[in-house]
Amino acid sequence: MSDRAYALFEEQQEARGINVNEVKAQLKLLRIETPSWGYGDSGTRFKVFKKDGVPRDPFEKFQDAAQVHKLTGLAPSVAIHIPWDKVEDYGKLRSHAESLGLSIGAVNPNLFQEDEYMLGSVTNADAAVRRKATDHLLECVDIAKETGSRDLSLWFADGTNYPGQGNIRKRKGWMQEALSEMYKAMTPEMRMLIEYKCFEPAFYHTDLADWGMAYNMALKLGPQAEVLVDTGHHLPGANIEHIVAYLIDEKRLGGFHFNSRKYADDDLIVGTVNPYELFLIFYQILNAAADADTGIRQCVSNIAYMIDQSHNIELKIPAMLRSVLNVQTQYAKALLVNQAEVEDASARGDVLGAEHAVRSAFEFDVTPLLHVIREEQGLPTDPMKAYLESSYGNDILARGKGGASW
Ligand code: AOS
Ligand code: ZN
Ligand code: ZN
Ligand code: ZN
Repeated sequence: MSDRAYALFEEQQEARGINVNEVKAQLKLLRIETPSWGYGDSGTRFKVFKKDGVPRDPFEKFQDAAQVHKLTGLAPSVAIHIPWDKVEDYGKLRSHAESLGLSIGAVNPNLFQEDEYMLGSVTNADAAVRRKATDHLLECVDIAKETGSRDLSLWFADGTNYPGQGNIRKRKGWMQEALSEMYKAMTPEMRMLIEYKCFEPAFYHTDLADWGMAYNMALKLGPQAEVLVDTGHHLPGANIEHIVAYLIDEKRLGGFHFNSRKYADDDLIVGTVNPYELFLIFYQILNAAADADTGIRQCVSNIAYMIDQSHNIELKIPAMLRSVLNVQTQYAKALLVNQAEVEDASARGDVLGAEHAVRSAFEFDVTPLLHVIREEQGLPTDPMKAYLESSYGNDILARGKGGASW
């Protein structure tokens, strides 16, 4: 990328009233957490394609994640899933991560893969099953203490397939009971991020089906409980950026699971299907980041940006590189929105002017800007190319097949 392209970009942006130095500073602060499970084999209910070179244990997952961070500077933490990432000694996993320049991010309990949970985990009618599920949540709090993780991300598959199968109101109470027990076990630094999803694997009702149910639960639990928005977990047509703005305004947006969807919870690479939606999410976040209310600004600064994807057919490390780079691109574009210009057009009732002020930022090519900030940080200007030219992808083939998968 030529210096000319960047000079032109800078000139253009300054003329629109955008402080490019400020934009660059903001961009350098962006951090995206990648999920350990995104480095392993995954699939659909039809088939899991086993790939050569996939990590065989959590330690190797962190090695692969370190490549993504080394080349992009964007992904210094990795979320873990228990028991997929169960190890004897979490202190050892933590020092391994640290030796690679990484940290262990959110701890994700898994309450959806054991036979006993067929009719529910924390909302099972059988008290013994609920006990077992709640104990797993408590175990994850203990693990988070050892890994130094701040966030516990909770997603429950709990729900029913047919009317009458379960008592919806009783299950609501059991969910609250389990979460309160876990909440009490957390240290004051920890956060409980409550994820919702409209359906799947349960197809009639899901106990935490939408943001309102997750938000209500968080309110009842206390300030350390917040809502996690997975972009793939909504009914078609849902306005996710509206949900985001609403939750920030209530100071309860804890984080994201980014991914793309075309139909349902497709878990495709973020930014591939609807990049404009991702841009509009960041537009809302950046609008709130400048709010006069310190509580709102604080909520924004604590948002955990996490990827949650299943790389079924694609190579895992390039897929993760593509993901974090796509997030960075849309974040960069959202930083180009002249919020005052939008506000002004909106106040004058200039509907098309306001819409134009938002969309025009999306239409800029931010490549020269991204190249420059990468150069300034000593990173490759094209991280994907740098990875494909490195020997890493070939070297890991020695691991063979038989990598970790769910
Ligand atoms: C499931 O649909 C959720 O998105 C969860 O976040 C889940 O834990 C994650 O996808 C790993 O399976
Ligand atoms: Zn998720
Ligand atoms: Zn999901
Ligand atoms: Zn998803």
